[in-house]
Amino acid sequence: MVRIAHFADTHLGFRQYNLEEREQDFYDVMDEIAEKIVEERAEIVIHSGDLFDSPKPPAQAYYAFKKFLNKLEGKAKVFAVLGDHDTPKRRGMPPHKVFDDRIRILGLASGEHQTLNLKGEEVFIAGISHFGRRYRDLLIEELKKLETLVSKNSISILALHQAIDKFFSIEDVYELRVDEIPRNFKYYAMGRLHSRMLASFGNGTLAYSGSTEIIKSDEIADWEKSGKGFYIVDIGKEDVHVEKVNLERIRPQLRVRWDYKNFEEELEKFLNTIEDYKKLPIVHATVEGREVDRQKVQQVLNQFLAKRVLHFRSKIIEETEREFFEMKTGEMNIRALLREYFENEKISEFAYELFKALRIGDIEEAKKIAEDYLRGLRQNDVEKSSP
Ligand SMILES: [Mn+2]
Repeated sequence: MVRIAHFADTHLGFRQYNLEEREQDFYDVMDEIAEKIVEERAEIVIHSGDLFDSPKPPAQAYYAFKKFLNKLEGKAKVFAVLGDHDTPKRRGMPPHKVFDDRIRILGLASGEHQTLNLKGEEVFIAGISHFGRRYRDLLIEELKKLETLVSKNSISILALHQAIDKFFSIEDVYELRVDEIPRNFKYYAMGRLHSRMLASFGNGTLAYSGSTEIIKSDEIADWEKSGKGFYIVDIGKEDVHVEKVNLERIRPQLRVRWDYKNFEEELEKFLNTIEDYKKLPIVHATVEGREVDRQKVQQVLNQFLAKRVLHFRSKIIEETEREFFEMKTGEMNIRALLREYFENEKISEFAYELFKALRIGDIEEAKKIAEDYLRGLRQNDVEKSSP
């Protein structure tokens, strides 16, 4: 039996809403992860990509990872694959390389593996860093090579940072179909999907550990429902046991919806519920009603929320607008309309995501969506120009 800690999508260096506190939050969480990994006595640590939010992270992000490694020094062996966010353009050096005397980066150009001997047990660890969709065929080839190297009853781990069709809701952005993944590994340590996901697969268990902080507002529901954090996995020759570890230093993000008619009362009630958080929350407030005095709503929100929360975002919905949307244009219709117009799945999905964010005036979210999309485009360019 060997005990591993599996996590991914830590996005060190990301600064949500351009707030210094939000950058710091991601470093706090990294400290907490290290402490909890030590408590859990994991012998192997696997990071499945997007360790950093960009291939050129700020110095603080390097420092946060250095602190992380210091805490684990002599206690666990650390492995990492690159994600879509921290893979450098062209032939640049990945930021992880700074730590290559202390971590093992797997699969920079092709599938790679290492066999460890832990307390007399052989552990086979394989990994491939992120491949863009355009290079799918190469990725599949690399996976086939790894498949031939694993013996059926060994303790074997495969680390990947890829979107698998079965687990991604947006069709056509996946890089792997579920039937293209070798089935003879015991544990599939996945990154890329920001919500947690566990599935039995082939001989073992496939797991997306999810992001470790709330990166986009569409991650709030998942965080509320099942928490965020990492997995502690006990892998034996026969079976795999996965336990989720939740993090407490994640900054709370709350969605609230208030009726304009009694909005001030509801706001007051809400303020009583947020006193116990260790970190000031981020609030996404919606005020809904007829003939809303927008200026007044803003004023009241400013007056009451400003010092009680780290940051708040508000949207005001006039009831007539809402009726219009519901009656005339269901979300699916808009999506279909965009598909028809662009005749390209990727672009129409991008437009639809943008539409959803901008319809409610969420500029920050729209920026993040646009950045992600542009990053995808640039990657494809690099791939096109690579041999
Ligand atoms: Mn990510």
